[in-house]
Amino acid sequence: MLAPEAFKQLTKPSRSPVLEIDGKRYTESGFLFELLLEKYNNVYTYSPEELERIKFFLHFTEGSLQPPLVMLLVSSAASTHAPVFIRFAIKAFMNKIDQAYALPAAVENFEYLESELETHDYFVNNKISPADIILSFPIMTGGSRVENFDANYPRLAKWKRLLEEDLDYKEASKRVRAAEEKAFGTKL
Ligand SMILES: N[C@@H](CCC(=O)N[C@@H](CS)C(=O)NCC(=O)O)C(=O)O
Repeated sequence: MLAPEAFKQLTKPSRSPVLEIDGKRYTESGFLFELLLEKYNNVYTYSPEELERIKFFLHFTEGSLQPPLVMLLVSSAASTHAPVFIRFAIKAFMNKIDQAYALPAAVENFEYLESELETHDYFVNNKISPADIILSFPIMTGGSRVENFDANYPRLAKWKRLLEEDLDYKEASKRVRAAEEKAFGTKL
């Protein structure tokens, strides 16, 4: 699950994603969004309230939403990779930890995000913004770690569909897949 050694030479800390601007490399997704907004956004205008919400979701995603989802990923990997003769015990143990912390925390986060879509289709009013983009990875990939995601969170399910149908989002996803294939082949 860890990055290859060559990647670790790119930056300190060796975290993905990495953004290089004018020869300087930056990490931390939320910070990268802030840099992109500051340096290159001459297309979208945001009110101070909108900008505040965008920044909140940049931090919420990495600080609160991702940690329990990563725990669920690790516990699922531990259960499937454990040696056969102790797999059952490991699975039961990891399940207890998930039930005690990671799962309730993930559910609470998804319930909160669902409530945030009560009056508009996207997280910042009715237009796609960096908040939707940073939230898309944990929601698209982490939703499968809680039960009946689409039925339990219908507004988030609708939001996922809207994003997947958005032409710019489609194009960006295509470019990311192409870049990943170039860097890592089809192993991902
Ligand atoms: N909080 C960081 C998390 C970055 C992170 O943990 N990325 C993972 C990949 S998704 C990573 O680089 N792991 C190190 C490794 O695979 O060795 C961010 O927002 O970018």
